[in-house]
Amino acid sequence: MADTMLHRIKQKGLQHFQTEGIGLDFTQITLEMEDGWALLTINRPKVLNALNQETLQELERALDEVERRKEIRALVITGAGEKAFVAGADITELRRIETAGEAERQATLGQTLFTRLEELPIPVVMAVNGYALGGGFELALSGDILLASDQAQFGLPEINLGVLPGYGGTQRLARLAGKNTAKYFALTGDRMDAETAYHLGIVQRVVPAANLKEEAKSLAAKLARKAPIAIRYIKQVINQGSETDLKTGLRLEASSFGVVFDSQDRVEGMDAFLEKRKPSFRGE
Ligand code: CO8
Repeated sequence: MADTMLHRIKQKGLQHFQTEGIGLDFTQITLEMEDGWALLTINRPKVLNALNQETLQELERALDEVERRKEIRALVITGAGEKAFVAGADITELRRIETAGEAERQATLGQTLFTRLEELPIPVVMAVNGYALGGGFELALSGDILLASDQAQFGLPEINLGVLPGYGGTQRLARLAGKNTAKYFALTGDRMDAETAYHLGIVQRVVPAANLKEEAKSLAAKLARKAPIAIRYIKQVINQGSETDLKTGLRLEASSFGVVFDSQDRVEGMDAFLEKRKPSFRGE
């Protein structure tokens, strides 16, 4: 798609993609671009940003765009409004599913999307600005770094609806915080606050609600300045290595070290250090 078709509009200091006529006519999310990184906002505040099928489809298309545009080196995901990051799958829509086969299909579609997010070659920062429940918690768990507002609340309340987490929550929470912690939250449906999530290793930083946007922006800008090829391999090695035995993981690390060492960015990083200047990484 020609760049000329992607005119950007300056708005509130952010550059919005112009979406008409290029297949990015989003209604459930917004995708904005700043210098080297993108901000994706789930934008259904009336239903606390609950995820319906249309939102998931738009998320998929947004990821296509983010991957296509090589100048995007980090992605921030947040929820619109003051109250919620994402309050889960849209229960009105969920209630209409009629067969077990359809339920399984929907769960698999969501899981595939969240795994794609987890495996994006760029870092994904989740700026959790409020309720992150059910599918919303599962979305957050597929990010690389979780920043939470001190007002954020996390939980897997699916049990209260007579179902179980279906977008990866049973698996990702157990891997991150331990089996019995995952069982506790999935079985009781209890919510945890941001401090608890921090102490469980789920959230990397808790910040005052008023500062969350700024903190997320400055983290994204910092990540966007790092060496893109090294970033991609660090993510891959940690993701894949944590699912395997130590020896296999170490082999993965060594072979990736070799691949990354072959990059021009490695020469630039080391030269910049020796010349006492800031590196300028080009992803080559
Ligand atoms: N789906 C649809 N609508 C929602 C959702 C949701 N998940 N969450 C909130 N809303 C709506 C409310 O119905 C309400 O609408 P209205 O104004 O028309 O009455 C509006 O948002 C505001 O919500 P509340 O009035 O309830 O706001 P409160 O501040 O009183 O409460 C809560 C906030 C505690 C977050 C409350 O809204 C709540 O409990 N929400 C539901 C949370 C939940 O159960 N999430 C899990 C959903 S299931 C899931 O995520 C499964 C994922 C895997 C699916 C795999 C197969 C598809």
